[in-house]
Amino acid sequence: RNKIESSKPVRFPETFIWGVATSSYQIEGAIDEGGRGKTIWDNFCHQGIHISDNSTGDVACDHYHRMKEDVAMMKQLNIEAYRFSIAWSRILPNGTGGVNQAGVDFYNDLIDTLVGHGIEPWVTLYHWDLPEALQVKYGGWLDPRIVDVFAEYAQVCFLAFGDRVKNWITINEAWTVSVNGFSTGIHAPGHLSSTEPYQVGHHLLLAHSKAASIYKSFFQLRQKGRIGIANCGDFRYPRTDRPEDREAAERAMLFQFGWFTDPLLLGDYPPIMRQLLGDRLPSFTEDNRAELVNSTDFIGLNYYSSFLASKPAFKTADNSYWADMYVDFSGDAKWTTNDMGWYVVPDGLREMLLWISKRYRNPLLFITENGTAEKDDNLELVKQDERRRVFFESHLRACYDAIVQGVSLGGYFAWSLMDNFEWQFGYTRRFGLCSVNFQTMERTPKMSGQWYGATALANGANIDIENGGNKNWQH
Ligand code: GBH
Repeated sequence: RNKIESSKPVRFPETFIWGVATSSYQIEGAIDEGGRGKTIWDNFCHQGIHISDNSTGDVACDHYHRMKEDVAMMKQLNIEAYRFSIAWSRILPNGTGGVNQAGVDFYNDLIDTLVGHGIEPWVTLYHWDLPEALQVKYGGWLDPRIVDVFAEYAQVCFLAFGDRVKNWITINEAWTVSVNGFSTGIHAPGHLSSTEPYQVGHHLLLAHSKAASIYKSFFQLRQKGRIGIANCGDFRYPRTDRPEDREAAERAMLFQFGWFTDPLLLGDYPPIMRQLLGDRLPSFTEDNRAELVNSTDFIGLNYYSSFLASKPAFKTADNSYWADMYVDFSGDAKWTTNDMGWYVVPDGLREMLLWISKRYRNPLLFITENGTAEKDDNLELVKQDERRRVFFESHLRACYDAIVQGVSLGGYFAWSLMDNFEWQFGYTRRFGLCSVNFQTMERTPKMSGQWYGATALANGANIDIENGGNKNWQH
């Protein structure tokens, strides 16, 4: 393995993109304004049983009314690119049919403000806030008709925004949509099923490839942009050297990242999934495959954590997604955890990047999310967040190591610009580079935000490569 000389200062490629990310439902609020239609997350939150602090995204960070201030804050932090998502129901309040001009105007204004500040817009078309009308009409992602409906929405966006948006991400974390939405039920629409996750996943992949093929056929030549997807991947180390644990780790990789990346880059689901799931896993037609393998200019990786994987002692009787995968997860005694209860494993990010690069023959990659959270009442950490700064420094160091080893990594998006609505945890977990006072809506860059801004400006030159982030940083 290529060891980096410890005396060499870190230099990311000149073209490396330093970004931050958010999503519409988590920050916008203003759910009844500007002609926005209801979404499955509005409904899910208002059922009053799913969100730990019983909150909703009704107001969130009130970004809808504070967009200019938020873009100015990014500029102040030297952010080069901003990954945000479009709320489908602001563009098409019923999911399909009539376009809502006020929604188009809002995103035009956001995009123009970004471009005016020299910040590149990176647009996610779907970050989980499905128009409720589509859930009612079709059962949402469960029905194959969603594929065409998504492609119609995507096309409206390419037409409206593609003159200025050069980077498109179709779906954020198809895995989380499928598993949290339809297997464990902790996300909207809250189903618990052993077959639905695979159907939903299938439709998400086909929706991605249809939208991407429309972009490539009718827009790419003129608009000169690129299109990809953001997949989540937690790295799995084998717990021991035993072959059955190595196999368990590989199986876990294929059941999460491989599920949504193999079809796009290799043309079908991972063979192990077919073998274990049989008919419960839908099949692609030849036409599907042809479209899938040409659909992706880059793969986004959302990385948060890693696990040790081992072969379970017993096979359980149920056939949920987790039983299908048939892997036990644990942690390494050396690993710390954050306030999400997730292991903090910067080396796992490097291993993840190397694994992807090897399996898929070095595709163009971006880290589309990476970050950490503390609890709302962890006041010391909320104010002076050295722990988050070290998290970013050590994970960026892992990115650098991967680049040195030949991985095509084009950029990094920190999750998240500011504290926001953290799904089932409501406002009790804070991922922001900037804090938000949810009473006054005042935003304040945290120490980690200042550090990230300085790092972006220095193109990574201030990263401590020797210790991977144990040094105190003074600003
Ligand atoms: C992202 O998803 C979201 O895109 C973003 O909206 C959200 O705010 C952010 O992360 C923070 O939560 O133990 O096998 O179940 C979450 C990504 C993927 C991280 C799955 C935890 C657990 C794997 N998650 N992973 S497992």
